[in-house]
Amino acid sequence: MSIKSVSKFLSLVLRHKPETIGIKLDAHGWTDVDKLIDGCQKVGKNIDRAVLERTVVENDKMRFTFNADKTKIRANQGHSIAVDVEPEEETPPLYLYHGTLERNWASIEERGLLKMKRLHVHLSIDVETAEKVAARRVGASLICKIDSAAMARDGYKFYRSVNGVWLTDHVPPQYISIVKE
Ligand code: HQG
Repeated sequence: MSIKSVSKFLSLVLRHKPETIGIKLDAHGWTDVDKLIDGCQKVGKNIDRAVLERTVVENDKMRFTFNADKTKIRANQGHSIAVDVEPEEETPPLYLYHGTLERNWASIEERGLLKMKRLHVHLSIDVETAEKVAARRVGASLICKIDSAAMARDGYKFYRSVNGVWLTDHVPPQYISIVKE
């Protein structure tokens, strides 16, 4: 398997559906490396410790982390199951960005940015990163600019995952504008 396909498979298992390989995540999203490898092999995925180590190090977005003695592994963000990966609460920069599709705008304008199936709304540090997030989907992109400084002043909390993704619970519509092309 390529590192990219290992990363995709691990994202599924470590963020959304650990049961597909018969494992569980603890309250902080960790799972035992040996059990993960066993589980992968049982469903025919040839993933061993060396492949896991390469995936953690080479992954383009640093999606996964080992614990100190490398007996456990977890995804850094993006979960749909309720685990607390302990992202740091931090003061956000003046603005943050969110890449989405044009067709979501009417609903975003009305309801704000919602976390949908994930545990948080994911926000990007710059327009370029938000464009990459939007480009994962088919359709015309739309980049939202979030007045994160105003949100922080108004008491909204922001967190940053260890791989640099900004997270919050909800972005109400009054803090959102559209980045013009
Ligand atoms: C949209 C990837 C209508 C939202 C990325 C998004 C990211 C609304 C979709 C991470 C809405 C949810 C997360 C509203 C939000 N009405 N649509 N009120 N509020 N939406 O995948 O941010 O590669 O859960 O705009 O890089 O796209 O997997 O969130 O289009 O960091 O590591 O609902 O996933 O990281 O989709 O992506 P998602 P996202 P990885």
